[in-house]
Parts: sequence; structure tokens; C-alpha cells
Amino acid sequence: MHKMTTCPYCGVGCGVDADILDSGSIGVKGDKSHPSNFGRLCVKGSALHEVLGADGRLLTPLINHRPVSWDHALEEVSSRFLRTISEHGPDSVAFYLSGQLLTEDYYVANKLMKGFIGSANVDTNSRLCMSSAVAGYKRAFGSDTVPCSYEDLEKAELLVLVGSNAAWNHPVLYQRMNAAKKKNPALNVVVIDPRRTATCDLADLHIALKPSTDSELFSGLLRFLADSDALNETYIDQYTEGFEGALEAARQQFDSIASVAEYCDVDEDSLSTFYHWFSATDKVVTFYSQGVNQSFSGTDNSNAIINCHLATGRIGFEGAGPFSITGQPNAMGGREVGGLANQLAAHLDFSTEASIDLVSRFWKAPNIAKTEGLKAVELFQAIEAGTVKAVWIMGTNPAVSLPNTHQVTAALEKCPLVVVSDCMASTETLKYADVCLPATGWSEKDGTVTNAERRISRQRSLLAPTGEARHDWWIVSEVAKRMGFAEAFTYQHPAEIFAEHAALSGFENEGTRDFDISLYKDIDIQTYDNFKPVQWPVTAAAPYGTARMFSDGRFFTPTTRARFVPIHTSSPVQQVTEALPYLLNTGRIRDQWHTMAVSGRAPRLFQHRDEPFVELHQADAIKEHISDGELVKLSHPQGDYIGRARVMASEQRRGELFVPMHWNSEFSALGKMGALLESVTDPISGQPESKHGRVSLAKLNPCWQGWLMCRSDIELNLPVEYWSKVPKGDLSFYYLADTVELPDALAWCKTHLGEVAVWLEDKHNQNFRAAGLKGHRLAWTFFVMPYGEIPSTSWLEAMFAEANLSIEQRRFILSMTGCDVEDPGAMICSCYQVGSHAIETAIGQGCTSVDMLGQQLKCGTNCGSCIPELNEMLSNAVK
Ligand SMILES: Nc1nc2c(c(=O)[nH]1)N[C@H]1C(S)=C(S)[C@@H](COP(=O)(O)OP(=O)(O)OC[C@H]3O[C@@H](n4cnc5c(=O)[nH]c(N)nc54)[C@H](O)[C@@H]3O)O[C@H]1N2
Ligand SMILES: Nc1nc2c(c(=O)[nH]1)N[C@H]1C(S)=C(S)[C@@H](COP(=O)(O)OP(=O)(O)OC[C@H]3O[C@@H](n4cnc5c(=O)[nH]c(N)nc54)[C@H](O)[C@@H]3O)O[C@H]1N2
Ligand code: SF4
Ligand SMILES: [Mo]
Repeated sequence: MHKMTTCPYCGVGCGVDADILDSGSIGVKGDKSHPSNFGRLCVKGSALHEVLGADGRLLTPLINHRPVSWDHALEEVSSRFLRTISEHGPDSVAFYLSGQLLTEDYYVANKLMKGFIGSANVDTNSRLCMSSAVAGYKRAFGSDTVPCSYEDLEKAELLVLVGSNAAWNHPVLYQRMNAAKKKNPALNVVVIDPRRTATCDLADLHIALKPSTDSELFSGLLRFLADSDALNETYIDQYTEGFEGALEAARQQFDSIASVAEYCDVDEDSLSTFYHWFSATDKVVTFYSQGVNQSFSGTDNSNAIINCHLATGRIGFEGAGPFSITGQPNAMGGREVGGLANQLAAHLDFSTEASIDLVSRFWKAPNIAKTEGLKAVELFQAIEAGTVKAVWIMGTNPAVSLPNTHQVTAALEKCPLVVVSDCMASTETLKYADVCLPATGWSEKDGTVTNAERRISRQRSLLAPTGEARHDWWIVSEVAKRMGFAEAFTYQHPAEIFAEHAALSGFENEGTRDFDISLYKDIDIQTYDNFKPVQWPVTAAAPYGTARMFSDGRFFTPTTRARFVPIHTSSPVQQVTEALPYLLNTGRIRDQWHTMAVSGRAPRLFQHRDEPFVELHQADAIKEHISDGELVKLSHPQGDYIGRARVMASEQRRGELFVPMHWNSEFSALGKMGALLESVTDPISGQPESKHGRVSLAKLNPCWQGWLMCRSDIELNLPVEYWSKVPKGDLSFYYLADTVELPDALAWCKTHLGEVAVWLEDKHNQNFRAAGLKGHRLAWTFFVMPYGEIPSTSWLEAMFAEANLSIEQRRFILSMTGCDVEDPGAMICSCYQVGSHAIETAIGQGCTSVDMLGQQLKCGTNCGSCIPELNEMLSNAVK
């Protein structure tokens, strides 16, 4: 049976056509009818069926890590929340939510805390993600409105990608941009990013600016537009206010392109080309993401961009607009329900008595919160300070993803009550939970999500919940009932919650608020089940939704005019020092999702990058005596990080390092980058400065390194300085290294791995090899090698598959020969499992284009995420 649903990873929100098989498993492909992806899926979306199943799931509620009944768990949560509130007031409790919850889950949690408990201490991981973009839109438009549609990316004649690595992080949109560029060669693409990323493959111009100089770069553009007669005076006069102030501020900052170029440390000609393109092109979309948001000046960065669009009137028509792209599948839905601590509900906030009164009457909630609550970083500080005494974390892993994770874990350790709702059994945050609640995950959940273009789609339930997992909205409603709010939380089906959310959006709205989906205020279950993707607002006047906002030049400010914001120069707080001389940039890789709780279950998703790493410029590598592939340590007084060096010729600026945000103590000894970042936030939005840390860098110099392959059910406690785990189905592979000698490898094996069946030691060459058996099958293999040598492992996996290992095969394991499984190299095309070695061979044999490689090896012909890398390999071969 086929059901249409939505991918739970990124904010592109691709439609998925799920085939529910009789075996209880599912097959996935892109939903051809979904207007966001038209049948395409990227590698993460195509691997969705590989992350299902009961393995690793949280299966029952736990109190103090021991299984209890649901009744018991719900009673515990509600009674302890009630007690805390009665002793210390409503602001002594908090919820910390996630852009990965469904709108219905989010709505219910927000309603309980803000409406009934009477505190606005509800914040979300979107604080770390979108809050600067929200604040920027609100300052400019009076509302948190994303004006554009994906279609605009295709209709544009100039696409400016700022702080976005869309090739890896919004792959299906990147493919749409790529296709648009092929169709319209006049389309210019500019990428503004300190790193040369895979996205630059599409770029006609890459501006590798000094980190955190974006607002200055766009202020420089505003001044240039004014000086080159490229302003849209009519638009400015009719539809905006505050232009003179913004221009004056820009003029105070810079007097020439040269001065901007010097400030941003970029080539003047490139900057000038960009400025000229921008001023000469009407259809411009500026597409911006975390390089803009995760900054001390994230809100100003947004407004500096929006200022340029308003000054040229490039908003509200096809192919134009300032387009902040959301990251999580339902970041936008969270904004709709008011999931941030400075929002109330349905795009209403705490700024007027009237809006508080409106929501209070709608919810019939006399005890409604009256003022803003604590934002994520402040919230965990308040927990540590003891003012917040009970926290419920749902669908996020703050022990990894917040800055200064030591502070976060210290706070959780101290907090009298930590409740965590998660689908998975093992995350860093769950370790600190007093109560763990098993939530249903993708394929089980049922509700709606809103993607980056305001398009609401259904996530449909395909399979029965695993174990005793329950829907998040159900869990929250049950707690609410037990807290004495039964009347307001009687929901039996997500459709009822959606209908209420829709009704609130239209309640006394009369066109005063952008978010209005009141057409659905009476939606029934059947219509909800047949729901087709649609872009809000959806009202009686716009029953098929709204692709583009602000076409009429009217905004949601008191004067209906859009506001220019004067931008002043600002510097990041985490400046490098003599002791911490390297700037730390953090971000994403192609095949992993955040803290790997879910994507870390699919071995295929480790084939592209399988260890924490540090990317650095070759000049810095030479200076620090670091070679490519060696282990390096990053240090900060708050904590350390160990990863493998990836020495870059020119992709990385000098003095700057890039590390992935994904690894954590579930997957590596010291791979958690949040440990290195300080709790610095944008003063307006409260979003952390996650792209601008400071660290020292040194080579690790281990005395030995080894690798371990074992069956995943073996319990391990590895007392080594560096380990990193690569899941391989029912096997786990570990990289190991230590700066402390391993005097007796055999004894080490016996202590940490169990009985040794065969072993071999060559002290002279520092080689040690051993294996353990379970019956006639391999249980583990452990190899110690001189530092620097990392042989391929694929042949070993074949040995583990043998049910009856012959004596000869045991010998092969020790000699590491005799196996004919070929090493594929780094997995470039995850869809068709094409490794770098096959691609290099094909290039050597005469393939000169991505198309030729695709014809011969199929690589790049499914999701296309690897095309930038294929191009890079082709151009390296030419060199
Ligand atoms: N594969 C994958 N895809 C994802 C996710 C994932 O975990 N994995 N997560 C999703 C989520 S929640 C989000 S929010 C999005 C994020 O999507 P992106 O914003 O594209 O992701 P990042 O890699 O965090 O950062 C983007 C770029 O910002 C650049 N940057 C750093 N500092 C600056 C600066 O000062 N100025 C400029 N202009 N650029 C800078 C970085 O070098 C980086 O290349 O991705 C979504 N998609
Ligand atoms: N240094 C640095 N830090 C960053 C970033 C960065 O670029 N650099 N990016 C930031 C950004 S943009 C983001 S969005 C955050 C992401 O950071 P997190 O939100 O902490 O990351 P996830 O790993 O996605 O955590 C989601 C958790 O929710 C669980 N889960 C999934 N679905 C459900 C569900 O339906 N219900 C429940 N109850 N649980 C569920 C998963 O198992 C997982 O444990 O990280 C932020 N932190
Ligand atoms: S681009 Fe990939 S991860 Fe994002 S929604 Fe589409 S399939 Fe999912
Ligand atoms: Mo995000």
C-alpha cells in the first residue's frame, strides 16, 4: 500500500511516496506530485527506510532509567511539575522543544505552558537555528513572514547564497537551482561563504569573506546601490520607511567598494562584480542560512540583506526576495504555533495587551503568561542557577547542540527534575533524565509540518508505534489532564488540534496577521487525511494558498510600510587570542543529521565521512607540522576536541578551522564541538554565535593507533584518548589511538574485549593482531598498527559474515591477506555505492564529464548530492 508522507530531515520538506510492504518494512521514493521536490529525494531521504526498526529505540517510559508504566510516568511528571509550580511559581518550570516536532505536538506543548501553567518558559532548538531570521523579518516587515517560494529560485536571474551550503544541507533545492541554471545560462549564482563548499560548484562567483562580516558587506551594497543610481525610489517612497537612516549608517561605515573589500578581506574585483550584478538585475533572490543566523550580529545580518531588497523593491514578485531558508522539517511550524519564548501563539507575541487578551479568550485561559520567557542559552543558565527547577526536553539534544555543553550538562545534573521525550534510547541528554518518555518517530507519527516556503504537508503514519512509544501531543495532553487542565486538552486525534490551531490563526484576524489558515478551522478527519500540500496563508479569499507575500507592498507594521534598519559595524565576541589563535567554524556534512541520533543508525551514511575531522588550510598545517589524515586536538579552556586533519589547498581560509557539528560522546571520545564554543548570543534574537569560536590547534602524536571491529552487542568501555565509532549494521568499527603506550596489547584485549582466540605480535614493526570468537564466528578483531597506516576494512566485514570460520580464514585475518573484497575508497555516491577508487579509475580511462561517469558507473544519477564532488575529482584530474 502506498501512502504519501513528508521527509523528516531538512526544511526542504520533500514529499515521500512510501510503499508499506507486507513484511512490515517500507520502501521510499520521492513523491512526484509534491510541489517541493517533484519526485526527487537526497541521500538522507532515500535512506529513510534504513533508520527504522526497534533497534536503538526507547521502548518504554523510564524513571531513574528503570522501566515503568505509562500511568506511573505521567503521574510522576505531572505531580512533580505541579509541586514545583506550587512551591516556586510557574516560572520555575520550562519546556525545551524542537523544530522536529509536528505542528500538533508543538501547539499542545506551547498551549500548556503559556496558556495554563502561565509561564512563557517554552523555548526550542530553533533558537539555535532560525531566531535571528525571525527577528530580522519582524523588524523589517512587522511579522515573521518568509516572502518567497522555491519557484522563485528557478525564476531568479541572480541567486545570492549567503552562509548556506545548500548542496549538502538543502540538496533537493540545490538540484532545483542547478536545473534552473542549466535551463537559463544567464542565471548568475554568487556564493558568500568563508569556505569553498560543494555549493560553490554552482557559483559563477564565490566570495570567501572574513567570517562575520556579512552585515558590512550588505551595508556596502546599500551604499553602492544609492551611489550608482540603482535605487527604486518609487518603492521606497510608497511602501517603506526609515530609508535615510539606513543609508546614512551605511555611508558612515564605508566610502568605497575598496574599503568594504578591505574590511571583509575579499578581492575588490569580485566584490565589485557582485555589486554590479546586484544593481543590474531585477530578479534577485538572496538565500541565506546559518552563516548569517548563527552570529553575534545575526539579526543585523538579516536586516542588512533585507535593506538591499527593499531599496530596490525586489520583493513580492516572481524571482525576487530575501529568502531565509529553514533547516529543520518543522522549524516553520514551530514559529507558527509560537514555540519561541518571545512568541505567544499564531504569530502573536507579548508586545500588546490586546494580543495576550485575544489568545487568553480563545484558549479560555485566564492564567496565560504575560511576559516573554527564557531563551535557550538563558534557560540552561537559569537551570544551573537553580531558578528553573524542572525542565521537559522534547525532540532535541541540548547536551550536544548548545554552546558550552559543559555548562549545559552541569545544569542538567543539578536540575531536580529533567524529563526527556525522545524516540531513541541513547543520546547524551537522555543520560541526565530522571524521566524518559518514548515518543513515536517518523513512519509512526501523524500530523503536519511546514517547510521553508510556508508549505504545510502531512507526515502520515505508516507503521504502528514501536514498543510503547506514544505521540508527543498525546503525552503532553495526558500530563495536562493530570495537572488539572482536562477541559482544554481533550484531543483524540491530531486533526482536532490542527483545526484549533487553524481557528486561532483566524480568530479576530481580519487581515491583521500574516499567519492565517482559518480555512481549516472546521477540518474533519477525512479532509485532514486527504490534505494536499499548500502554502499559507490559506483563507476564504485564498483557498489554494499563497505562493508569494507582499505583492501589494503592504506589510504588517502599524503604518503598513516595511522598515529599513540602520546597521552599524559589529565584531564577533569570540575573537582569537594568542592562546586561542584559530577561528572555529562549525557546520554540517552531506550525509549526517545533527547529533546523529537517527542518521547514525544507517551505515551507508557513514561512508562519505566516518570520523570527526578538522578542516584546515595547508599553510596552517605546515606551520603546525600536521599532515593530512593525522589526528589533531583542538583546545579551549572549556573543553577539547579530537578529529582527523583534512588539509585543504584553498577551500579553507588561513587561520580558520571547520569542524562538523555531528559527533558526540555516543560516537567518539572527544568529538563534540559544542564543548569548544562559548555561550555568546545575538543581543536581539538570543541566537548563539556558533560559527565563530576560538581554539588552539595541535597535532595529537599518539604512540599507537588501532582499529577494532566487533559485534554491536559487545559492551565496551574503551580507556583510550581517542576512539571513534562507525556503525556497520550489527557490527561496529572503532578507530583507536592513544598518547599513552600500550605495553601489553594481549592483556588489553583480554581485559576490554574478552577471550582471545588467535593473535600475532611483531614488536619490531609495532604490529599486533588478534581476534575473538563466539562459537565459530568472529566476535571481534583488534589490530594495532604504527601511527599513520590505516588499511581498508571492507574485507573484514566479509569475514564477520562467515558462519563457520575456517582455520585458514583465521590465519588470513592475522595476515590481513587472502580476501578478495576490494577497497572502494571514500564513498562518493551513496545512492549507488560508488567509491572514489572506481571513479578515479573511470577518469583515468577517459571519462571527462559527470554525465560520462554517470553512464559508466551510475554515480550522480539519483539524488545528485555527489555531483559537486564528481566535478572536483574531474577538475583535479585535469590538473
Ligand atoms: N546533511 C544535513 N543537512 C541538513 C542538516 C544536517 O544536520 N545535515 N541540518 C538542517 C538544519 S536544522 C539546518 S539549520 C540547515 C543548515 O544549513 P546551512 O546553513 O547550509 O549549514 P551549515 O553547514 O551549518 O552552515 C552553512 C555555511 O555557513 C558558512 N559560514 C560560517 N561563517 C560564516 C559567515 O560569517 N558568513 C557567511 N556568509 N557564511 C558563514 C559555513 O562555512 C557553512 O558552509 O541544514 C539542514 N540540512
Ligand atoms: N556549533 C554548532 N551548534 C549547532 C549548530 C551549528 O551549526 N553549529 N546548529 C544548530 C541548529 S541549526 C540546530 S537545528 C540544532 C540541532 O540540534 P538538536 O536538536 O539537538 O539535534 P538532533 O540530533 O536533531 O536532536 C533531535 C532529537 O530528537 C529526537 N527526535 C526526533 N524526532 C522526534 C520526535 O518526533 N519526537 C521526540 N520526542 N523526539 C524526536 C531524536 O532522536 C534526537 O535525539 O543544533 C544547533 N547547534
Ligand atoms: S532534501 Fe533530502 S533531507 Fe531534505 S527533505 Fe528532501 S529528501 Fe529530506
Ligand atoms: Mo537548524
